[in-house]
Amino acid sequence: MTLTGATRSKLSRNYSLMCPDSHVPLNLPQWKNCQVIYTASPEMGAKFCQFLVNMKAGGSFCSESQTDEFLLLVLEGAIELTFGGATHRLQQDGFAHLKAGERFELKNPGDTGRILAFQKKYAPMPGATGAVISFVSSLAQTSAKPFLGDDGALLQTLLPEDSAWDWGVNVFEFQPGATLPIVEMHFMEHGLYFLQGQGVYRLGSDWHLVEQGDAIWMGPYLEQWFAATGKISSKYIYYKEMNRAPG
Ligand code: UGY
Ligand code: MN
Repeated sequence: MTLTGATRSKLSRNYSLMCPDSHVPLNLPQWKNCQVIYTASPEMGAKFCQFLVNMKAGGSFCSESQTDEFLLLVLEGAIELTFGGATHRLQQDGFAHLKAGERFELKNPGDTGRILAFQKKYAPMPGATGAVISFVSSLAQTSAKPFLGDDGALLQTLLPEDSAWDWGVNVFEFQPGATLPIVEMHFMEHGLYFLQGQGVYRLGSDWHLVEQGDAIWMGPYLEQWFAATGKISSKYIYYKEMNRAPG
């Protein structure tokens, strides 16, 4: 029996863990027929937003931001995304990058749809190489590489790494028993969502049991380490600041 009043969710000065049992869905006017659950935002100290959207049948959204870039991942269902005069049907595992100022529309033509979104203000850099573009793809179409030579920890890099891009979004898959090779400490923040499996996350001096559906915000310089447990591989998607110096 679940003990009422207990949760693994926690908000600290420089990190948060939000578990599904703490979700309070919001109705926002821009998201018609949808429920939105923010799991990271400036109110907790993050410099970006991460949120989940449950899209009911006919649910829709039309972007209005001139400044923000978005990364959308379909967790469930099939969502229609329109931008640049074309409509794309994104199935589960499909993702889209929308560059800052791109006007786009989302629609759920099916019964239920669920998406994960990362949203942040784009930071331009004079003289940067490459061009930031809007595109659609899927996790299945994205290659995975061993992280620092470890076959048990595979990394998928979803976005190009040219210096025009100020963020990265990656998917990490760990075989049971695999770990991050070091306790990392860096100025870049992370927003993270567990797609599959379970494990132990070290966040600062705290150790948390984590599993599919959990969301984490890691603030600057937070000590972080992960070990995958359970019988299937653990998979998480995470956002990271890229190509920009602090300050
Ligand atoms: O890219 C990263 O900083 C990544 N290795 N961090 C993490 O998984 N917590
Ligand atoms: Mn990290």
